[in-house]
Amino acid sequence: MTELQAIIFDVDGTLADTERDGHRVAFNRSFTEAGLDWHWSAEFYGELLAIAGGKERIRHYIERYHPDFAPENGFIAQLHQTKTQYYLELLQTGAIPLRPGVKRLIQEARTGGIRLAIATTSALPNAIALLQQTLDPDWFEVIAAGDIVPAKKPAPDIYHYVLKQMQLQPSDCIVLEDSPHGLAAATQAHLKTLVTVNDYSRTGEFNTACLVVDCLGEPHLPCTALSKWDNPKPYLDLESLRQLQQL
Ligand code: XBP
Ligand code: MG
Repeated sequence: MTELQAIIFDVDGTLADTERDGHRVAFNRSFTEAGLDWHWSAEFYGELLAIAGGKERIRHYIERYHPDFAPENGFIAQLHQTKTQYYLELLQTGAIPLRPGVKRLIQEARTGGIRLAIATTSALPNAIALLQQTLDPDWFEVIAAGDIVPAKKPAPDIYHYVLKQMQLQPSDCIVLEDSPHGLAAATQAHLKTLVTVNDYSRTGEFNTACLVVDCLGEPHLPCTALSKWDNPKPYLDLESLRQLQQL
């Protein structure tokens, strides 16, 4: 087994809890702007998250809940573009902070010479804006996002893309994900994956994860393991990730 060389991060739900108070709010604002009376409640949005990708999620919603609504060509793409603008505005207000331990771990990884990358289903401007607001996009060697691959998570394509760009083998890396779709994508790409669940993904199936925790934790804010874990520390640091990658 090779030493840990890179960490690949999912964005939504992993770096930050972006869905309920970020993407969902932006979708609803775009519906209102388009004169539609559609509204996605926090609870209903949890169901819609089964569909990865914003454009795909809107299409699914129309087909399932408004089957008589026939969107013109380009309607969904336009609606989604408006949604992206609202989401970027929300990010600029600083409304979406990083999850516990994310900044600490990333800073430690940088100091330790670990290469960093992003693999997200969300659109590229969203990922870059979150990183600008909270970290620094330049810290990430590859930012793979949105439509860069045609098949979104749970397909493994986005992870294959990152590995190819970085010229790394799956065994060189560890992935951080928050959702069953994300875990399925990484697992199919033969990547070891640590899952940090959130309120939307807590009840998901994570059998193929090397560890499931409720967050990365901080020295003053212990994380809780939801799968077997023999770490003496109450949080995950670079050393913990090195150990998980060797399992
Ligand atoms: C994130 C997604 C995205 C976001 C919305 O999944 O599925 O669709 O919900 O962003 P993951 P867009 O965390 O697994 O990458 O509207 O830009 O798609
Ligand atoms: Mg996610």
